[in-house]
Amino acid sequence: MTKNEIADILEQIGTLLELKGENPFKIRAYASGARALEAIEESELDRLIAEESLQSVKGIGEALAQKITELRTTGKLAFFEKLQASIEPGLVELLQIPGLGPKKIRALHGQLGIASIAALSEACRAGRVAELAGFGEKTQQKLLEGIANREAYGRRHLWWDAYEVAAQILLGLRALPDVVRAEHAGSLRRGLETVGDLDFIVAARQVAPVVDWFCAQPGVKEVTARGETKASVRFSSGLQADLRLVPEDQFVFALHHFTGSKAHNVEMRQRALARGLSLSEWGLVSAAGEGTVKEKVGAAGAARMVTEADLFAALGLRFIPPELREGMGEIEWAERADLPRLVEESDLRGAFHNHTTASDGRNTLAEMTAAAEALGWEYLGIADHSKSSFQANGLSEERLLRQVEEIRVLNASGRFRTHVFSGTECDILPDGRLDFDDDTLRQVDYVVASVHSAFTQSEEEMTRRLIRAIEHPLTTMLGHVTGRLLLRREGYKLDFGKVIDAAIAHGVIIELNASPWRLDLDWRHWHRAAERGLVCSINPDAHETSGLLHVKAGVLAARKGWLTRDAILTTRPLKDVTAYLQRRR
Ligand code: DGT
Ligand code: CA
Ligand code: CA
Ligand code: ZN
Repeated sequence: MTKNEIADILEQIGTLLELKGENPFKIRAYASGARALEAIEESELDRLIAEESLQSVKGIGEALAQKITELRTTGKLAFFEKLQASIEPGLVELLQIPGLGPKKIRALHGQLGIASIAALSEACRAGRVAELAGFGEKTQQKLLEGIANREAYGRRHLWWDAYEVAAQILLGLRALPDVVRAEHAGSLRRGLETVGDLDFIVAARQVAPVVDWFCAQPGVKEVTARGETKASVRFSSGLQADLRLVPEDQFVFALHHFTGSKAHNVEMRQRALARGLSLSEWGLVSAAGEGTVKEKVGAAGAARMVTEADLFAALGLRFIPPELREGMGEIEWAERADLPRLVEESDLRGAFHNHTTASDGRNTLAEMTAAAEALGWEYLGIADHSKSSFQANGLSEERLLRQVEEIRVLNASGRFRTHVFSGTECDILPDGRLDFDDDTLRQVDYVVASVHSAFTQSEEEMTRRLIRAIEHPLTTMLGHVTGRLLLRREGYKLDFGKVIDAAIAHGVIIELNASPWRLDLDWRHWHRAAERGLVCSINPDAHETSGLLHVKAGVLAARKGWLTRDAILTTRPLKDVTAYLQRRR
């Protein structure tokens, strides 16, 4: 188990103990133990365990040292399993409602006997929750909203979560001896930020074994439909998946159809009709009048329809990448001869806006840099939180300057091939001023300006606030512009046109925050914004080494926004990026 996985379990133990009403000191010991563990590097952890000196680390006592050792060496912890089993699952489920922590859940359980979301909803609607001490009318209303949101959001899943499940299934399908071709389709293939269900298209020599295999996947909780050539399953996470088996000569048509989107399919069908053809999930045939035998587009033509590129070509189009198939002008785009080449993951040479253990990250500066080096990146931008983000352990001026020095020493040491840029994720204060003074801001290589407070400002106030931050001469880029958390929280209201215009006018970059629950600024804005000259930076906002991989989701979103390599700072080589940042200092 990695140190961060172990830290997650320690935190969960803290939460569960709090649900049980354990002594606060004991509870806090788990949270601070998790922090202390994150500050140790993986190799150091193994050494401490081997030398049995883990308990000498500040924040880790004898009992915690034992538990960490058990988790590291066996991947399990008997104490944790017992603890989980001793708590009603409904109480743990209540933790998913925003605004409900262990303390409030204990009060609801103790005083109203509430032990499930359904029971909470009922008690709120009956007005009983508002009467409890520490709750009130407003809290009750908020809880009801949280429950309603959870139901609405519960039907969709983050692209990243869906992708992790789908990638495994796809590998498994392709490894089956009977399978000739297998692809995923639907919104997942289009790289949409949230996914309703997974869609798989398979061509196989024998279908029954494939259906059997699919229905027996680990994590399948229920087989909701099962036929000779299709099946639908539901995983314990609630995610559903559809499998469709098709004859090999129909594969590209099925793949194209089930990739969608619906809007794209409608336009494609209209285009086919205008050419006397009829396009469907089964094929492309001549659209002769009713009752006549539909004739394949020439036997030879049909035989050549092996890839989607063939299908598009039959309609006089270039290949349209799945990410663009949203019915937003991609067909006119594909008629052109000089197609722009969309950005690809391999174009990335680095990323900005990443956190370390100095603020709320879970890996040290050296660990983050090593991970960036392993990805082959030429540079890595660190940007820990600023002082006003105290909830995220934001850095004071003094701590920031110490980090700048630490980064300078690291770069000079030649320990890593990856260059580290020192930065700050500087809070934009409610009035639009930045959290650090200019002298401090001049000490870092770049400044990501982000909103982390006063989310409820009006559209006018928020727009003015962001524009003031953009006008600051030391702002390099705006972080997660709308603050949205997918499936959890809407972004704040903004006049996008004004903010984007101001950014272009002042040469400020807007980030495409690649964190799977943000993907902010939304891809729908990028096409027009980039055409007008806005520069993008694909930033993972990583809080641990594995978070750097999230750039994959950012690249998909960028492609959905029609972005080419040229529009993106982080595709440029180190020397150009260095020059670019220096111009802004
Ligand atoms: P999702 O699952 O809600 O995130 O979105 P999709 O796009 O994956 O939708 P899904 O799973 O219902 O269907 C997959 C694709 O199949 C969809 O993108 C387009 C195609 N499709 C499904 N139903 C229809 C339809 O009624 N008309 C057309 N033109 N296409 C359809
Ligand atoms: Ca789908
Ligand atoms: Ca589906
Ligand atoms: Zn942030």
